[in-house]
Formats: sequence, C-alpha cells, structure tokens
Amino acid sequence: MGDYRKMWQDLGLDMESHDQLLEVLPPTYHDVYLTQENRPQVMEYFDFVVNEIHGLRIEELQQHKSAGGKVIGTFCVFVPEEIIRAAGGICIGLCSGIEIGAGEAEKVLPRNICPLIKSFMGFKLAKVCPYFESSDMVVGETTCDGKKKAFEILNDYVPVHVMETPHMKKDQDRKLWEEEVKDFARHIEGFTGNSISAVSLAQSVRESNDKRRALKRLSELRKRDPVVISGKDCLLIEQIAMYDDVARFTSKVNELCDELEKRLESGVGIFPAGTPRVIVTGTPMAIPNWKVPHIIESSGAVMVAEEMCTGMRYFENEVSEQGTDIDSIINNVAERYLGTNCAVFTPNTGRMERLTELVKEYRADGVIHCALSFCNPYAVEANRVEQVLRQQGIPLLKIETGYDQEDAGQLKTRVEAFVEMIKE
Ligand code: BJ8
Repeated sequence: MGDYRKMWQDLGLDMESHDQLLEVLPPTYHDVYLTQENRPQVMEYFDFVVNEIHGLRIEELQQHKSAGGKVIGTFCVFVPEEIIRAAGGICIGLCSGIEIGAGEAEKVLPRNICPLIKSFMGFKLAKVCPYFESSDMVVGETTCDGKKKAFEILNDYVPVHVMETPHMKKDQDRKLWEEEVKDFARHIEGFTGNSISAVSLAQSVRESNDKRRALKRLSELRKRDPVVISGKDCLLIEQIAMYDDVARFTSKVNELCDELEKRLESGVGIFPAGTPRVIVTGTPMAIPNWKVPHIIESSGAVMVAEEMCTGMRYFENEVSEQGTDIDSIINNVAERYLGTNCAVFTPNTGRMERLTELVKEYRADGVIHCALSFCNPYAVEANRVEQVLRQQGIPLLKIETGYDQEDAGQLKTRVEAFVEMIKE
C-alpha cells in the first residue's frame, strides 16, 4: 500500500489506533487467504482491493467529495443503493466486522450487545475507519432493537437518517415501505442537492442489477463438484461488493467467472471432488470477519453458498426494469428490497423455504447456522431453521460467536465433528 498518512490525518483518524488496526489485518489476511492453494488468478484483483482497503478506494472517495459529491454509509442490505447513486452519491457499506474501539463503544452502549453494533460504534468513537470518516451521512434502519437505538446515539457524531423497515410483509407493510423508500429518495435529493430522475434511477437500477447478475453467475458456478472457488474467496467478494466501485467490481467478477468456466472445462477444482459441502446461514459476516468460514474450510469441508446478507440475500433478487416513470421505478426498488429474508420479519418463512431449496440446488450435505452473540432475531429464529431442516433430514450445526478468537479452538472441534458426521 502507498503512503496515505496525510490523507488519514486530514480525515481526522486517530493515527495510533489506526496503525494498530493496520498491523492486525495483513497477517490475518495472509493466514486466511493467501495460504490457499491454486486460487483463480483474478483473485489478485480482490487481494489488491483488500491491500488498498484504506488507501486507493478512500482516495477515490475524497476525489468524489472534492468534486462536490457525497459519500453515504450504510449498515444494512435494506438500504437501496440505487437511490443514493441516482442522486450522484457513493454508497458504502460500513463494515463493522472486527472488535475495535470496544472500550470507547462501551462508554455509550451496554457491554452485552451484538458485536456488529459495538463494532460500528467503536469504529466511530475511536476514529479508526476512513470510510466512516469519509461518510457525510449514515443511513440506519429500524431492523433490530439494538441497531435502532444505537443510531440515536450515533447521530451525536455523524448525521444519521433512519429508515423505518417493516417487520411483516402484509399489504399495509408494503405500503409503508414504499412510502419510506419515497421519503428516503426525497431526503437523499435534499442532502445531495441533486434531483433523482427516472433516467438516473433506471440507470442506477441497471448497474446494481448487473452487479447482482455477476454475483449470481459466480454463485451458479459453485454448484459444480469439484468446486472451482473456495467459499472464503466468495465471501470476500461479497464483502467487497459493499464498497467497491460498482462498474469495476462487476467487470472483475465477470472476468473471474470467465476464468472459472475455463477451469470447469478442464475439470480443475480448488477442493477434491466429494469434499463435504455446507451452506452457511445466519447473521452477516462483515469484513474482516472470516473466523467461521476459515474454520469450516480448514476442517475438511467447503462452503458452497451463504444464505445471509453478505451472500445470496445481497444479490439474489433483482429490481424489475419494467417501469419508465419515477414512481413505478421507486416502487420496483421497494418491492425488491422487501424480498429480503431477514430474521427481523415475523413470520420469516421465506428464509426457511429458500434455505431448503438451496440445500438441493447446491447439493449441500449440511447447514451451519451462525449467529453473532446477543443477536436475538437470529438466535431465536434458529429454532425455526432447526425444525424445518430436521423435518427434511438435513444435518444442522448451530453456532453463536463473536469477533474474538477465544472460542476458535472449541468451534473448530465442533465443526470437525460435524464434518465427520456429514461425511458418513
Ligand atoms: S437485512 S440481517 S443486514 S438487519 S446481528 S445488528 S440483526 S443484533 S445485521 Fe442485518 Fe439488515 Fe437484517 Fe441483513 Fe441486529 Fe442481529 Fe446485530 Fe444484526
């Protein structure tokens, strides 16, 4: 990575804490990613993006801001990125996948709270994230209680706009959500000073759909045996999707798929044929949370799909490209996002149905349900997942964990036992 110290200082980062963060990431990345054998060549691009995670992309954001553009940070796949880009903004998924600034966060939050929430508060209060410090505004949502209340506190440090997300999918919820998306569009127009036209929104919808289609194409390639790409690499790509330039990212994912298709023709796999295949479901795994995937893929199994927001929920559904007037395009956007099977919905039967379909489509031998500690929606919904999978005779392992490495040994023992069981 080049020398970006001046840029970080200008952003107001706490340089000492930031240096500590930068010392942790490269060895972890090396151990988890760069030790994999026979990786596709195009993964070099994604390695480069991670290497430059606080460098080049931040520089791009600063250039955008210098030209009068806005950067808008988000924490949930419910926030329609199309609308932000249609108003000339850049949408950045703020990561929150590492335990950092916990001491600072615990000054304003309870100790026992989901690590994702503690992480984003810690990032902001400890001033270690250049994405956060580049964000002119953050968009929150009323998905879970912890986030909803934490956004009130976050608003003391950065302007926060909160979208009210429904918790059911009845007709009145759809209407509420459509209105909420329209209100969001108005808010973004006011904030950026740019109006959203049918043309700009349609263009933005097409770009996001192209990105989704590229990720879907990659996902389809994972159905084969032997698998052509590791689940860890796919998770990384899904994490990078949240903050990279949309057109560049899409073209790199398609380039990767071209390479993988050639590998398929010549029968080259990344794991031997017959390696036990698992689907991971649960809370999102924000960058650099690779703990459980790394354990899975170093315990004799391969992840073939992620039924989570850093996974299929991010790219499975497209926005309909049928409408031509602004109202119908916004309604199409709202409709697409309401298809997200987040555990904050009740009931959330769509998730169970999709999960069992995925097990068949991806010929999975088992499912690993992974919830972040203190995440009530997913921890409680694990019961419904278990019930449905048991009825269908699909093996399940349930894990609850945080961002620290203290339980890594114990988790590895449990995952290894599960892999042995599904092998039989
Ligand atoms: S659409 S999964 S990205 S809300 S892990 S903060 S739920 S206590 S992240 Fe999520 Fe949107 Fe749903 Fe997806 Fe709360 Fe649970 Fe923490 Fe969570």
